[in-house]
Amino acid sequence: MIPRFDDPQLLTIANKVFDGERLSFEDGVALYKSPDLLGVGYLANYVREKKNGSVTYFNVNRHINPTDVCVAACKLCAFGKQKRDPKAYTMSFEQVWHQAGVGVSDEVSEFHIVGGLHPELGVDWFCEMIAGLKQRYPKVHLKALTMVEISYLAQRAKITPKEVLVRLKEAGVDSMPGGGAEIFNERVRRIICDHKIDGNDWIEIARTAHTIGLKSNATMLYGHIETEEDRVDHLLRLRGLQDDTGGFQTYIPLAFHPQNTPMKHLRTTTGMQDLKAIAVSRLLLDNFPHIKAYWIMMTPKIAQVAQRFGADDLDGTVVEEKIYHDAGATTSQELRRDQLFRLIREAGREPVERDTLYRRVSRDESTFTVLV
Ligand code: V47
Repeated sequence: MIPRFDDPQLLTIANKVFDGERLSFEDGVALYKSPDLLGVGYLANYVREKKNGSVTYFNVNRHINPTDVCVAACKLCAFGKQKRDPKAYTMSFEQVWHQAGVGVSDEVSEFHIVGGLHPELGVDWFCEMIAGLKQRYPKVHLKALTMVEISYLAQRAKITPKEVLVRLKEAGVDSMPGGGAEIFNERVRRIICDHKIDGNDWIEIARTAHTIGLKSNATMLYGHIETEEDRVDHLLRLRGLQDDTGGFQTYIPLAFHPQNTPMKHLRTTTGMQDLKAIAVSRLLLDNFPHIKAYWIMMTPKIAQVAQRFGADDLDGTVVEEKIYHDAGATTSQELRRDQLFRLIREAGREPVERDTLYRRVSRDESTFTVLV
């Protein structure tokens, strides 16, 4: 039965959703512009339950940011610093390997490793750092380096992105995070992250990664100066690549946090926008298995509700997050496992611990220990 929608435009879209028909660019724009959040959410929840039932995934991970030195100076970012900045840091190998192990228990299944574009750290440095982590923590999945970092390393070493990816994979990288995608539209990209690779390069490096057997995630940064059309364009370009490679696992909408960035005059996103970002992506990205409500940036409260608006993943326990917290995020640096369980169960969902590749991790709940 088709429910009653406050926004009559949703009726045509609903028919397509229930018939399993792919949504168009115009449908995407109409969904973003619709004030009927509950209507859009209803449709997204329908798709979510069809794909993932009542399960909400989480993992136990730890973020490692080896350096915040970055030559890019993106207006969107509060994390990157110039090398001469007295507050900038770059870890030694020993510091990375040590930090990875602080508070780590058997339960940590993933290290999420990203950093700035450091002018002096080359491919060899990253391969040695990764190989050292793999040697010390052979059971931990290494989800490391964005398409942007790969392009920079390739450019500096005068080799192709494919060669960089192959070397990193051999050193121990298991998959890649979805950062650096921002918004593919060139007009907006030139303003918010002028020195980063363009959208086409991001897509092509992701394609190469998928082709050599590295799965990756995808993100979109929203809530700054982009239009609804820019968002839909971004999502449809991701959907196009996924049709070709099937290499994306999860899509993660990232709300812009303006504090401490050169765009600090912009306002933070609202709950309506955040839930819309989840719901519309679930509806447009019909070939993505998972949509992640990243609690660090959405707040645990919105991430909890997002499980009824299309999201089937809350990310992990995330020990020590820097990129969002430098930009003013007021969420805690980590969630304990019992807190995650509560967020999931109260939403009527079944918590399932996963590894990075979405395989179930079975553990006895009573043996869970609290990290750090
Ligand atoms: O690429 C930077 C964004 C990203 C700000 O793949 C900002 O599982 C908001 O990609 N306000 C890094 N966003 C984070 C990221 C990520 C996070 C969690 C999980 C995964 C995954 C990936 O954060 C950057 C950029 O798009 N970012 N500065 C800011 N001020």
